[in-house]
Amino acid sequence: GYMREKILSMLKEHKDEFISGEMISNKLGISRTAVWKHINNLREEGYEIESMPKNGYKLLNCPDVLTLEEVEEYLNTEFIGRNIYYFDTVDSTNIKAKELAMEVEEGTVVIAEEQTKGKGRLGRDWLSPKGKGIWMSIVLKPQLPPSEVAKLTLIGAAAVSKALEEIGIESYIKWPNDIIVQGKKICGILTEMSCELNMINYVIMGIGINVNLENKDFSKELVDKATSLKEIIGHSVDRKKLLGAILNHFEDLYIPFKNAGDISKVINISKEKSILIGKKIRIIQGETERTGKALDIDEEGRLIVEYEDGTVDSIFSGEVSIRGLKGY
Ligand code: BTX
Repeated sequence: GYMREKILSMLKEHKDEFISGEMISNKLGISRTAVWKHINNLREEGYEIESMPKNGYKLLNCPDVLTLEEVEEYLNTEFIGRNIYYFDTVDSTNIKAKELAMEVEEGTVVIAEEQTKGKGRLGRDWLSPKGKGIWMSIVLKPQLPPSEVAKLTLIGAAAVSKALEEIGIESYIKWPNDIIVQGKKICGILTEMSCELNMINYVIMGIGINVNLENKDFSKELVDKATSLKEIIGHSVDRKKLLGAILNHFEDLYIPFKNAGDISKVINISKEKSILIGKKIRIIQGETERTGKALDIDEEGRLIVEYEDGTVDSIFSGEVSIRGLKGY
């Protein structure tokens, strides 16, 4: 509610100092009992608020939740993430985002603390335990032909990789949709779209990042190929700050694409951070599997591969799976 938000922002403006219940009640024109009730509700939501009879209330700590209220201070975007639908638990944020897509403005983000049916590509599952990751979907409405959609995944991967760099983590992009840290998957991207023959209606860009998972959160099969920031750094990472950084970088890279089809910066990042270029890879397309070497990423975002028979081909992400020969 409105009063709750007002009280919270007053507490935040005076973080680590007391403000009197009387001042809040005068400013908002509500009774001191009403103020006290709102304070108690905030406490139930996880806000740590000290109260002293003479001095009033002091905000000590905000909960680790990815609401707009909590993330806003890290955002410097125009429209990406300015509208956040926040859920405690959903089946999949991509599914939720699809339900909302036609009604919401571009840049709307759907976030959940937990997904019970998180989706990977090709019907695979995505592990999304409660409060430990960033499980989100961004609604995009670029006025572009459907063939351009593959490039969006590259924009997402570049944005995540740049944001990780900002918090001191070196990551690699496994074209087109995974982020790898220390040889293990830390982030996956699932881009889905609804389109007409030659026009996109909307795109849902689902991004999953393993932030504060521990090895025990992964299954036996996953623990060898997946990791989290907490496992890498050795302590918990601030999800709000990381989320803000991702959305900021995303908008930065998305605007030139949306307005002018320009992904040159994205391609540079994709190449610079590519884990595949120069390596032997397996290219899996349905039932067929071929071995080759990744040579480059071209200006359209396609992966250039040289097969063992010497033929060179450029692959447009689509339904192709790429495997390194060493695990990831
Ligand atoms: P993918 O098909 O490339 O990867 C899925 C595979 O990765 C799984 O089969 C499993 O082996 C492994 N895996 C599953 N969970 C994890 C995890 N948490 N960390 C590392 N590896 C894992 C990649 O698909 C795309 C994933 C997108 C996830 C986001 S989360 C928000 C949004 N909503 C939604 O339902 N999906 C997206």
